[in-house]
Amino acid sequence: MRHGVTLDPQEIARARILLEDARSILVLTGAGISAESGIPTFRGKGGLWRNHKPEDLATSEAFRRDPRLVWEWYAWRRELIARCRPNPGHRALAGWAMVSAGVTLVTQNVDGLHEAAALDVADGHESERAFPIELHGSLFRVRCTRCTYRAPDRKMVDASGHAALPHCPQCSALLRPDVVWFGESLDTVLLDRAFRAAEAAEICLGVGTSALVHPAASLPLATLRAGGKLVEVNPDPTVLTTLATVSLRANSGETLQRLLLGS
Ligand code: BV8
Ligand code: ZN
Repeated sequence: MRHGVTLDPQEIARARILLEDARSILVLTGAGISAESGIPTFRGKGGLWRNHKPEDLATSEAFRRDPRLVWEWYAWRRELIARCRPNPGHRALAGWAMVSAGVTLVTQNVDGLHEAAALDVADGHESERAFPIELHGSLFRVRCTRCTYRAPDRKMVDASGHAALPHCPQCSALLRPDVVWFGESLDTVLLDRAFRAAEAAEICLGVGTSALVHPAASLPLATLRAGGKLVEVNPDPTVLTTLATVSLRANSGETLQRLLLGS
């Protein structure tokens, strides 16, 4: 989390008016919204694991070459994330989405914290609006490398040796994390839903993303192309900043509470 960033009340007020006047809003989140939950971002410090770059490990080639190493990285992330909780930014977003018609929440994150926040704030009356489209899959789901088996899985993975890696209960082949790796195509149904929401959105609210990974990073551009506007929440400038009507240079936890809940 970057310290020393201050919230400008006028900019917050400008952003609030844009969101209040919008009949449809697309929210796109990235690793930055989970930074305040203690999860390292991909490009920030701490984003590397044993000086491996995510682009080198999050690929089907890396998994084919060394499934144990790739599973070790995911096992480490699962253990870390299992100890993390949604932060005020996740909860503000979930609470606001639940009561705001016309909001579509899309995330690039695989940490499941938006879903956990939606369950936290739902207290009985769940609204699927608070649950995100998980464009890049989930760390807590596995799928078979050979058959159609796919299932939620929160077990801690023993990646000490190949034999201990998770295998398919249906066909005994190796299981993999049910996430989208670099070079793999995204679920077309989810992607289509996300782009339709982006094109229909009057505002795209980008939170905690460096907007460098496509096709997810093209969503804000789809909103702009269709005549919508961009509001960004990020302590650092990004490729979206010059395209944004308002760019709030701040951490998402406090900012989303002020922006969405007025608190
Ligand atoms: C596809 C799941 C094609 C896995 C992820 C060359 C070769 C191969 C491919 C490509 C290539 N050139 C381009 C590509 C396409 C590639 C791509 O875009 N590469 C990039 C690197 C150039 N894309 C793909 O490969 C995609 N597939 O294109 O398929 C295809 C087409 C047809 C048929 C077959 C194939 C698949 C991309 C999905 C990859 N999977 N994740 C896993 O997690 O293990 S990507 C992963 O990285 C994340 O999901 C996310 O998308 C991305 C990280 O980005 P961010 O979330 O933005 O995080 P980042 O760390 O970058 O930034 C954090 C931000 O937060 C910062 O701005 C920081 O300032 C801010 N922040 C920090 N603290 C806070 C904060 N903000 C708010 N509050 C705070 N407190
Ligand atoms: Zn199988």
